[in-house]
Amino acid sequence: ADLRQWDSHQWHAASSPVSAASLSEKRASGGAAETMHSPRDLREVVGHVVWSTPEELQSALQVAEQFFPTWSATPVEKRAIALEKFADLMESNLAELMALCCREAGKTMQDGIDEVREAVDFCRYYAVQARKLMGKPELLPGPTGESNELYSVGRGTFVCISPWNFPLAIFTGQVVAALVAGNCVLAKPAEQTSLIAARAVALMHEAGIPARALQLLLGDGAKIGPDLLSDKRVAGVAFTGSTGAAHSINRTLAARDGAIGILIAETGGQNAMIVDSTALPEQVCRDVLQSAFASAGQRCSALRVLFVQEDIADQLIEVLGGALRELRVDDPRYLSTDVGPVIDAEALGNLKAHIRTIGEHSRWQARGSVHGVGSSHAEGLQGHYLAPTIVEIDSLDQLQAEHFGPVLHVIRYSAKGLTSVIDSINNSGFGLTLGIHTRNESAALDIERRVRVGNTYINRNQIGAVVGVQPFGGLGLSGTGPKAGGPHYLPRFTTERVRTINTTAVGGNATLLSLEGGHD
Ligand code: UN1
Repeated sequence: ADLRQWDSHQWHAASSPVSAASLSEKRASGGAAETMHSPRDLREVVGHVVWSTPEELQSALQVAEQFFPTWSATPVEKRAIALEKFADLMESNLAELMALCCREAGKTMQDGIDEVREAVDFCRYYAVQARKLMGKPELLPGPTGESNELYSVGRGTFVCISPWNFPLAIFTGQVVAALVAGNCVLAKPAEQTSLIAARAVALMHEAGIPARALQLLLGDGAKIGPDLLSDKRVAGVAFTGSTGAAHSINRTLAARDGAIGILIAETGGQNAMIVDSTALPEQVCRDVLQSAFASAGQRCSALRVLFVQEDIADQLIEVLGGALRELRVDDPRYLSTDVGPVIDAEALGNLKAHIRTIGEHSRWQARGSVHGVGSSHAEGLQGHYLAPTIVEIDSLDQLQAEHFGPVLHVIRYSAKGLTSVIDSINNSGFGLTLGIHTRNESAALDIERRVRVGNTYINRNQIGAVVGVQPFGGLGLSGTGPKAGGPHYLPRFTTERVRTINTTAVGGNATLLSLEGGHD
């Protein structure tokens, strides 16, 4: 798909009733337009984005609040159908959306297709869940002459704050869950991937989601966030991103006067894999590389720390080093590319600094290489590329933070030291994914019981959770739950009500028949 003619004019008009100004009008009125460059090639302009102003935030909130009663009273079936229509639209625009993920987020083509697939899955899954949860009130037992019904409704205005690493899938997952549950949504995607979000919003509107139920806000979360979230009209926040940002959102929600508001957060990880001496290095190798380096390591589920039992450590390290050099780091638009760029200059700088520092304390290191330079590309690659790196370190204490990119840390352990490996993983405070490779089933289940994480993967890679199959999310520093793509996610976006009616009163049920159907 050729996206060159595609720019922010279209989305601005289409997405938000409060920001219908064209790009040129915005410029004239002082709104700054930012040119977005592609992480895969800095010479490539992806489009232009106009950041939302404080006045727009305020009017968006007002619009959402005013529209909430209408959206909330819209039958759940209608809302679910709009999600399914949006899923169909994404499928028929797959090439365009995949290409946009590749251009704006530097995703490989396969990752771009997977994004669309996951976004579609979220829509269809939450549509089904919403019908189950909100289709009919639950009749509760009660004395004769009284009827008691339990039902769920949306909470009000939800703010959805999504990350750049899954610019379509996670953006969609949060927004459609909040919408189908009957909330009005203000969607605030990561600045780096505003255009993908804008395109998704335009398709949602085309699918029948009213413009007043879903509005797009663009800009830097650190600037927009405090103003927006300190407003008590915001009933809840769905957030995926860094642990630090989740803490600050939590503080803002807790500090405000009036309703506290709920937070559903999915944050970082310091994900480990434990490989014991019964595992076969050649089998483990593929799962390790995929878990650590797919999507350039920019998944919160990605493997960061590989614990290898000492008996097989030399052998596994040798196999890994060899395989690492085979990985193709290149422009993501080539099908042969395994690892694309990281998202931006800041991410690249931080990762390089980490590799330099940790490298000084490492026992062994292997680095892949960036292809394309001076070979198939006449001018070389000009994006944020980083050679994937493996370093051997002594303990998890050497890692103070999550390093979000293609860097894997290896630590040897002895059979006697398994308990301290488990303690160190638990003491990191993160609890997202865990990989276990062993041919001893009871050993695997024993580790699984002792490590406090949200998702454990035994004898396979530890990324790529599938909606409805592996509901995804962690605990501790990794998030609040409930798991996205699981049966308990949607209820968190709703609030429960109980309606008690004295059916023996004058007129009885007959007078109240008109209430029926009005409870979603
Ligand atoms: C994230 O990277 O922010 O299982 C979470 C997976 C993805 C992870 C999404 N669902 O790899």
